[in-house]
Amino acid sequence: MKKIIMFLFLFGLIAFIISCDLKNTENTTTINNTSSSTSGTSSEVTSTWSTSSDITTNEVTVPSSTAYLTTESTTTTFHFTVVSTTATTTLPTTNTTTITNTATTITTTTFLTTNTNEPIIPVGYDLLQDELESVGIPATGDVKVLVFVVDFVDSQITETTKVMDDVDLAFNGNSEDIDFESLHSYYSLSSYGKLNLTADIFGVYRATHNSSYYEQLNENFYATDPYTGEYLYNDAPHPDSDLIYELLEFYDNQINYNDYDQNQDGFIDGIYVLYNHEISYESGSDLWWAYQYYYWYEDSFDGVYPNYYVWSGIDFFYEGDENVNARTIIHETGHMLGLDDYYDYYSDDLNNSGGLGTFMMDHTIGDHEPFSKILLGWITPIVIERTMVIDLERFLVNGEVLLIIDTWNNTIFDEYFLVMYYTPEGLNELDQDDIFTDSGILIFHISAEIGNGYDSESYYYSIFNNNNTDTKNKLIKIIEADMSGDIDKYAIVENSDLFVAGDGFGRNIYSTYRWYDNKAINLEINVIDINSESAKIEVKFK
Ligand SMILES: [Ca+2]
Ligand SMILES: [Ca+2]
Ligand SMILES: [Ca+2]
Ligand SMILES: [Ca+2]
Repeated sequence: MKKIIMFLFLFGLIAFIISCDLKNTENTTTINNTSSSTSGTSSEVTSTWSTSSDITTNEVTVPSSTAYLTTESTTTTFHFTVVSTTATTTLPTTNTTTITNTATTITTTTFLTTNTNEPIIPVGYDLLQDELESVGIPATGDVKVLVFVVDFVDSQITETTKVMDDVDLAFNGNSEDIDFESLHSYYSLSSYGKLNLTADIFGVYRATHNSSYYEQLNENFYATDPYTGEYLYNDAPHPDSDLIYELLEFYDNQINYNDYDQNQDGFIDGIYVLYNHEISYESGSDLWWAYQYYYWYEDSFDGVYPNYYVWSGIDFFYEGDENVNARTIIHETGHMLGLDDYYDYYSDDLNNSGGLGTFMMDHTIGDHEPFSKILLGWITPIVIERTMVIDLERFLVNGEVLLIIDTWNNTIFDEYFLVMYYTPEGLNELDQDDIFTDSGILIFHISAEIGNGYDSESYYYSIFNNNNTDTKNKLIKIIEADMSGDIDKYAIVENSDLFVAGDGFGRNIYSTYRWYDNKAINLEINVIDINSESAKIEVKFK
């Protein structure tokens, strides 16, 4: 029998095109900016800007640590971050700019930010749901899900009206009526309006048996022989599926289940069972938890089959001090869409400790990160496989994200970097613990290859070759700008993990970073500038 573990921005850096003469005098390099272009002489410049003497340009001070030169072919690019209390966003192009540095030789060069390449906007590539064996809730469109509120003779709901009102708020509420978001408002926002989820809620249904009956069945299901480790009841019924059968039978004359198969694949898109029982936080049955799973039997109702379901306790809506807290069903709905968990189920194996460390499919907080949104087709990445400078909008606005890869093979099921301009706004605003509270650039390392099939040795079921629990490499990880490793070790995210202006991944931050096949990445992701609306990113392939 298959036993699957449950799822569960400083003002502008200036990248300007000017041509200049660069003369090196005693510790002073003078740049005569002119408006016309002159071709320069190729030179390899190895320059360490003085840490004691900052670069001064017309009251604009450039801290030495953030200035650097990069040279490729006939072009040398001068990068620096302007730190100023005045709103200077461009450098004068007709004045002389004096730069002090300690380098001995810098020959004539052209200051140029190259941007001769265009990014790729991919079309016609497969999404996550194209790859899944079966689909639960379709990732886009107007989708209605079924919600059943259930109690037991030995664990009865007393405030029926309040519970039903709260469940309705948790599933269908407007943003302004609930402290965080409802399932509906969350997915509407996170999907940029592409997924419109609503719930039809039925109940309270009184289960045929006591809660203890279902609990015992669940114990039998997982019971193993202490000597052989074999499961004792290979034909043990699945109590949660049993209860779903009861529910679908009971409501059959009221519900046309065919109305709940929006993508018309023959499966009911989403069933949610909300049970009234104390949750097993510290101890108790695994049944009294929240998870997403698949209907165990083969029964059709109105010609459609139950398949994906969420099993969750009503008490999860009363976690924390919010009026109604819908985060648990929001997280589980990620699984209904086909997303994996990004936390580490087992830290003892030393593989993938720390998971992703934040966002909805790890900490059940904040927004979904860009990888999940790409998988679901809510956003299209801007693919970059050539050297260029690009303006990147705040992710919140339209989900703009860079996908940086050696060669784009028209598949998202590959290894690459994702670059987003994170801001603590929108769905990330309310959640202030275990999520970033500053603005900055987040870089993710993705290894989303598929094709190996499910690894029976793994504790984690996934269509991906990698997961965030026990494979050698993570499916998705955050590259920490502070290089502390605290996410990988302890799942602790800090604002210092965000890349800021002057930072360069593959240059001064993780200068020797490698792809998972141990090949040097041979690229840099340089944050040239960040303002309140967008960031200027240089992607440089060596
Ligand atoms: Ca029916
Ligand atoms: Ca369906
Ligand atoms: Ca692990
Ligand atoms: Ca860190």
